[in-house]
Formats: sequence, C-alpha cells, structure tokens
Amino acid sequence: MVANRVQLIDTLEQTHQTLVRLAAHLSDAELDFRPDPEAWSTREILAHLVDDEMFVMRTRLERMVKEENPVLASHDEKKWYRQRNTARDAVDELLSDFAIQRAASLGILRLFRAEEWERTAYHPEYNHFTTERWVEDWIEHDHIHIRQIENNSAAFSGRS
Ligand code: NI
Repeated sequence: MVANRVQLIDTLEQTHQTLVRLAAHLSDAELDFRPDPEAWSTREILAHLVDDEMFVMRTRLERMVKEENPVLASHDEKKWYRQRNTARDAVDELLSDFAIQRAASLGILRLFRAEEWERTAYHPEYNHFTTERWVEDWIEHDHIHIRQIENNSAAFSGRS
C-alpha cells in the first residue's frame, strides 16, 4: 500500500486513544457540560462518533466498494441526534463501543487493494469523490470533534 494510504489508516487508528486520553477520566458534570445551549456536550460528541462510525462513515465506505458509483444520502446530524438510542451513554461504554466500531472500519481499510482506494460515489453536498478522499474527510471529521472536546474541557475549566 502506498505510504499516504498507510498514513491515513494509522491516523484513523489513533483516534480511540486520543478520545480515551481526553474523556475517560472526566466527571459526569464535565461530560454533560455545554459551553453554550446549542453546543454538544462531550458525552454527546462521543455518542455521535460511535453512531457515525456505524451508520454513516463505514456504511458509505461499504456502499462505495459494493455498488457502482452509488448516490449517497445526506445526513442531518442534529436530527439524527435527537432520535438516537441513548441506552449506552456511560463514558466507558461509549469509548469501548467506539473502539469496536473503529476496529471494524480499520479491518476493511487494511484489506483495500489499489482499486478499492479509487472507488467512487456521488453525494449532493460533496459532488463526486473517491474512497481515498472519503477517508481523508473521515479523519477531518474526527479532528473537528476532537477539537470540540478540547474546547469543551477548556470552557469547563474556565467557567465562573
Ligand atoms: Ni460530526
């Protein structure tokens, strides 16, 4: 596999450890803290990452491999979040569920041959893209939510 693709997989693999480092030790008060009424708490961000891994990120990847240039549906995060199953929202459950789901995604990516990195899809917001580009977006999505958790922690420490 070419170096850039190995690097993409390695980067996705690091996210679980980063989430453990940032969130595993947090109190319930900090996990449920919102820096503003519209923002997600850290617990909600972790739940979003678990749900997204199963139902959006990996689902789109699997469709791109199995279907010829599928048309992917838009995903409304806020709407999804209001309807989601909250039964496993203890932080240790969220982190271990994320580890399982991320491992399943990595298992697929590690088996990719050159042609699977070049599969294509169409999405109304992103236009045409390849599986490789999708994995780059996936990493960016991880980073956006990791930064959100860091910002929540900074705001929690600085609250008056
Ligand atoms: Ni998101």
